[in-house]
Amino acid sequence: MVSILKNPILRTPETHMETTMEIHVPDIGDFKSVDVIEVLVKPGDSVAAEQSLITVESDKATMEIPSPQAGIVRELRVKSGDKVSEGSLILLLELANAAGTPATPASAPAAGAAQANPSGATGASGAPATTAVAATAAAPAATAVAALPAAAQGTAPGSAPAASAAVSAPAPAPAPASAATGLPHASPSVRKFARELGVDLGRVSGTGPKGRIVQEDVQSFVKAELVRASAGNRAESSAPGGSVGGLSLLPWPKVDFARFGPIDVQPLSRIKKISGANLARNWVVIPHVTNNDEADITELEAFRVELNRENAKSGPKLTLLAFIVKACVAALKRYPDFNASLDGESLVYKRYYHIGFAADTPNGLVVPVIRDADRKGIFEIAEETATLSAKARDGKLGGADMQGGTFSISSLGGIGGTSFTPIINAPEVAILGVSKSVTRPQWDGTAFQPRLMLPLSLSYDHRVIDGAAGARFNAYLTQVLADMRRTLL
Ligand code: CAO
Repeated sequence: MVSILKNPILRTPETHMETTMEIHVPDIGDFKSVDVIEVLVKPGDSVAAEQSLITVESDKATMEIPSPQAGIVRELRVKSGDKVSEGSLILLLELANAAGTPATPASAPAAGAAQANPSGATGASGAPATTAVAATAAAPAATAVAALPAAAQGTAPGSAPAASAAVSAPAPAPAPASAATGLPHASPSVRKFARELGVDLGRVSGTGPKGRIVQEDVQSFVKAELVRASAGNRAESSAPGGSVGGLSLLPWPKVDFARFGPIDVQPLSRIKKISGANLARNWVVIPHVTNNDEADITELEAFRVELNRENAKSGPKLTLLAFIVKACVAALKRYPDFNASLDGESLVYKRYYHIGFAADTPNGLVVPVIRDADRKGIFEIAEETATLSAKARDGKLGGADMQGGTFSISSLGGIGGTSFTPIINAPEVAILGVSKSVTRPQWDGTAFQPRLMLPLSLSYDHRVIDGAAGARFNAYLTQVLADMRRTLL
């Protein structure tokens, strides 16, 4: 372990020849073995003192580790995905010389290199062959991770994120003022990038590990906004005599409720804040249409009950949801538009079938994802939904458990209702709402028969899916659920 040097360069004052400094991870509090999620420099880069070198992430915080000195990066000793702890070697830095002149960039002529290293000799890496000086990077700036549902962070939703308090690096750079109140999950450099572009990270979906927002997400967001703005402008300029771009809304009513009776004010849980922002965006941006249909699941339910009786001791409980997942995969295969996403003016067709299902938890709604549902049997899907639901209720879902969905199901059938309008889980283009099945008389051509009917409410994005396609998808789904042998086709 290399000790932390208060002023590492003072270790070699006389010669000015020892210009290469090892930069190590400084004291990052109690965290051991944290992930390097970004390497912000490359060999040959000139860095200023305090410029960030890498970003590391624990399960509670992201921190950028800045350079203690100005210089040129000679060799990187970490890469994205590595795990580091206090004292881990980050890189070799060729220092600005003792007179304060910046070190010569790698691409500069040899004479420049000789100035920093009169011997002119270089090591195997091309770094000047000088004695390396060990140094510890300056104290990292810690930022609370707050965009993920608390489940993904192992923190109780609603409780203040502990990150900035937990990282006790010496004299940390001040965390942003909002760190304790729920920042989106992004590294400081991505935050800076977003700030420069004027992007509100709360509106950006993260595609990085654990739902982290990466630079590409910010770029995609800006692209999508530009496309939308230009579409709005086009519509506006072609609207006869009136503006259609932008919403002109009344301000939200501000009422002093206490004037009318006793009240109790509770802050929204973190999951509710995050899912609420997503739901509002999806509801406003996506033109939803909901198609309602009914599936006759009389035989399916009898089959399910029979299988559960047979496997009462050995297998997992077979739920209706597991059969619905399988039936949806069959319908998605037949109608691939429903397994696609809009990307600007293109449609991205996904050749995988990752099915999300809404799970009601004490802290709000989460949508865990069953990956590759097309390759799994009903028992496996039932087992997985049970495991994921339990994790969701216990607040233990990880970011990866909720990513990559291609289509979602929201089942309220165990509770009640006859139909509802589920909100599409962007960037997906459709979602199936399932209500409570009831036995009702159905006309079979000669007589009324008691049949168990399952209400299905399919919301779809009308920009991608036409009404006829929506009706076909739902009708096919009812056929599959009425006769699951169709999933074999
Ligand atoms: N019709 C009638 N009964 C149904 C049914 C349906 N469509 N679906 C399930 N049931 C019954 C089951 O038969 C079971 O009854 P028994 O205990 O007598 O066997 C009971 O309801 C519980 O069903 P289950 O164990 O299969 O669980 P589930 O599939 O209903 O629910 C889950 C699992 C995770 C979807 C559920 O716990 C949940 O969170 N639902 C809420 C989802 C939600 O909030 N959606 C709204 C999102 S949009 O705001």
